[in-house]
Formats: sequence, structure tokens, C-alpha cells
Amino acid sequence: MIGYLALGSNMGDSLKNLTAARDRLDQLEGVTVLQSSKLYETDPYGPVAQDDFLNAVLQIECQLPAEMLLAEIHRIEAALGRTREIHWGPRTVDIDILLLGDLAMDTPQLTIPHKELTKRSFVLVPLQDVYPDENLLGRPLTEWITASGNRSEVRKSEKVW
Ligand code: PH2
Ligand code: MG
Ligand code: MG
Repeated sequence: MIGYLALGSNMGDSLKNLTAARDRLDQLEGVTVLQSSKLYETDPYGPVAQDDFLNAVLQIECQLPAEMLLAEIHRIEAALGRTREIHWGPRTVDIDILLLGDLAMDTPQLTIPHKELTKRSFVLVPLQDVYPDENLLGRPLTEWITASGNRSEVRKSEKVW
């Protein structure tokens, strides 16, 4: 199935962290990275004051069950230096599963589609680069972006990957 992953980093060398995360995802048995969005510099969203993020979205082909993909993602985050002290706080790399085929699930470990997907412009704007359909979860993606608020929080980066 086709899936979409959100990547974010605001600690250390964010460009290096996102590139390493993408490489490691692509190297997983049963996962192929099909498309990468551009990179975006984004204001921190949420209650924690912290540095700006570098964000991107990947389109993947995934043959792993969702729980197994999540386990592999946690392994990659840990290998790239992720520690989990502050909820919503700074991180070397965060990889979130946005969508996985038309799978819908809600367990304490994992909710797909991602709960905050349609609210976050730092996810929706990069998603637009790689998402082939007009509609996302029953509404045009462009409308979700407008509704998600200040588009200027998300700036296209000069960095390439
Ligand atoms: N991730 C968070 C909290 N806030 N803000 C931006 N701009 N980008 C993120 O990836 C992000 C965030 C927790 O996962
Ligand atoms: Mg996240
Ligand atoms: Mg996460």
C-alpha cells in the first residue's frame, strides 16, 4: 500500500537528520521511498517554545503491517539520537505515520490517519508536493491548508535533499 510519512527535526543538523531518516526508511525490507516533498522551515507548533523545524513528507510503498512499520520507525528515531524527554519538545528526528493505504485504526500506540494531520500546515503543505489526489479525507487538501491557518508559518527552504 501507498503511505505518507511526516518528518521533522529541530535539533542538531536537521538536514542531515532528515536525509539519514529517509535513507534508513528506504533501506527497510518492505519499504520503498517513492517521492519526497521539498523541505520547509516551519515555526514551532504547540505549547513548547523551541527552535524552528525543518519538515518534509515522504510518499512510500509499504508492505509491512502498520505496527511493524511503527516499530521500525522507533528504531530509526532511536538510532538517529532521538530521546523522548519532553512531550512535543525539540527532537533530532520525528517520523509520524500520516496515512497507510485506506487503513483506519486507533490504538493507544498508533492512530491512522494521524490525529493532527488535517490541522497542521507544516504537514499539509509538504504533503501537497507528493499527494496525488485533490481530496484528502473528504475535503480538498487546499481547503484543509486554508483552514489550518497562517500559511506563512511554513516557508520553503533553500536546502535540498
Ligand atoms: N512537531 C511537534 C511539535 N511541533 N512544530 C513544527 N513546526 N514541526 C514539527 O514537526 C513539530 C512541531 C511534535 O511532534
Ligand atoms: Mg510529530
Ligand atoms: Mg512522532
